[in-house]
Amino acid sequence: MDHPAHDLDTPEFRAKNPFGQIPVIDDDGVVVTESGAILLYLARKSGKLMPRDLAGEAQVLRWCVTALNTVEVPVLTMWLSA
Ligand SMILES: N[C@@H](CCC(=O)N[C@@H](CS)C(=O)NCC(=O)O)C(=O)O
Repeated sequence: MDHPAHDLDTPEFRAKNPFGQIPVIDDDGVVVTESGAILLYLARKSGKLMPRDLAGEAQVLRWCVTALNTVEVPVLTMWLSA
């Protein structure tokens, strides 16, 4: 995707992600946006990276949400203000 050339603003891309952001995957018609959702989708699809038991799955979800909510926001804030 060529951001400066406005690839993210085309109707075709906006149909996949109305927010006009990457990453987006299109897995044989299964369109998934949001980095965390994509990782969870791929983890589940791999059959190896997502535990099948509820307690194990809860740990994967816990650390994904931690990365996106608790870690990413302050790290980005520090990075952007440096
Ligand atoms: N919450 C989204 C954020 C995605 C995001 O910020 N994407 C940026 C690139 S890293 C983007 O597409 N920026 C282009 C724009 O907003 O015009 C995710 O985690 O996937």
